[in-house]
Amino acid sequence: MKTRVAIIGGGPSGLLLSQLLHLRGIDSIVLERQTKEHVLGRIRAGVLEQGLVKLLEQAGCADRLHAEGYVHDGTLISYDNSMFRIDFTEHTGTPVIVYGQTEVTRDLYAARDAAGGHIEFQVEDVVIHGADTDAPHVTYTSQGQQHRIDCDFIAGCDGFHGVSRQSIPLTVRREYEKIYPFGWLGILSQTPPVAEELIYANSPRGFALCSMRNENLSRYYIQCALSDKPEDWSDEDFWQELKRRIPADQAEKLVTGPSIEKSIAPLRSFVTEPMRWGRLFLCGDAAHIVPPTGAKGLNTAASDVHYLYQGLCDYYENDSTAGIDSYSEKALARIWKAERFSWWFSSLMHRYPDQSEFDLKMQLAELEFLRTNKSAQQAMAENYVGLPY
Ligand code: FAS
Ligand code: PHB
Repeated sequence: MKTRVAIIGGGPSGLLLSQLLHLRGIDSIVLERQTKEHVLGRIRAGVLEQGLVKLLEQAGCADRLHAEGYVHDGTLISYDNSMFRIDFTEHTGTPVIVYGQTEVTRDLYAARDAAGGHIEFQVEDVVIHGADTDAPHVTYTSQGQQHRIDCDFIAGCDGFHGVSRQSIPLTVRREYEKIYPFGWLGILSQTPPVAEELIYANSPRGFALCSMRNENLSRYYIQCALSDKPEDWSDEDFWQELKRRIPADQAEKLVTGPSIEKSIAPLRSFVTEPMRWGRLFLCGDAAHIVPPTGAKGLNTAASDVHYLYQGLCDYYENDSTAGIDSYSEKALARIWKAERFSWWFSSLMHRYPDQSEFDLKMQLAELEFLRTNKSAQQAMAENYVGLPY
């Protein structure tokens, strides 16, 4: 097989890139390790920045998002049994849209299917060859058969555990990582959200987040020990703990119910540099990870796709390598700012096992400063709604 861009990974990064390129007449083949059903079974991000919304509009995949997504002009932050609001629209003129990543991925698959996009599912043994030459190719097996794709470029959109990042020699790669000493236990319940906006809670018992997917589908998280397993937590235990971590007036009106999904996500900050090696470009989680506190994971994957898409269009339409040559630098400049915000917000909202009394005083002083200072709220709002591409 031959294609212009071989895309490894059929998650949001790979699908969005494939669809955008298709609309500019640039063909690609997507290789996905799992089945479509498996990919669509993942419950992940929930908050979309305007930059991602605009990309989905460009990709012709935003109709359902605009029909079913929730426009949020602000978010709520609670500590010490009180709550205050960060007004995104007052400080930035920009809202965010609450619409699950699962639905984004569903919309992207529908668009690729409608366009006759070439996606290979359940592929195995994907290997990148000649990324540092002008004639790269990818091999893989499917149903026991070995296949080869000759291409101009390879987009590594295969997430943190994929093969793409590992294909860049360690002599070239530099990696930066921070592992957080806790995880997030998340549940999905067919219950009405406790509040109209998200509540990020810092409590003496740890962090909690009240989010949503629609008026009868809520997404809740509580900070948990890394040693915890989902089966250690009954639904009742979860609800009782969540109620202890949010303000009493919110806990009183919390509607509980059976969980339809329960999982624990570890938290890490991770960046690999550079995000390009020859004809291989890394996008999204293949190159970087953020703690979900700032809702930046999916949204930084989107800005990577934007830069790479622009660069590939420049190459094929204007015979210019300027865009692909500057890809890694441009993508990393925005990624490091998202890493900072995600690390800052995680440090602000979680209780750390080794936190001293002084550290706790600093955390509460930072929360009090955010609650009372307009400039601090402006900075928070600008980062949360998404810094410019
Ligand atoms: P993805 O990991 O989504 O997709 C990569 C795809 O590549 C997968 O479908 C995988 O099956 C495939 N693949 C892997 N190896 C392959 C191989 N060798 N060959 C072929 N295919 C291969 N972000 C937020 O903003 N908010 C959140 O609340 C949030 N929660 C998260 C919870 C969890 C458990 C995880 C893991 C991530 C979470 N994220 C969250 C981050 C998440 O949303 C990612 O940023 C987003 O999925 C990035 O999309 P991709 O880069 O496409 O990577
Ligand atoms: C979610 O709804 O899953 C969600 C929202 C905001 C976050 C993290 C997760 O910061």
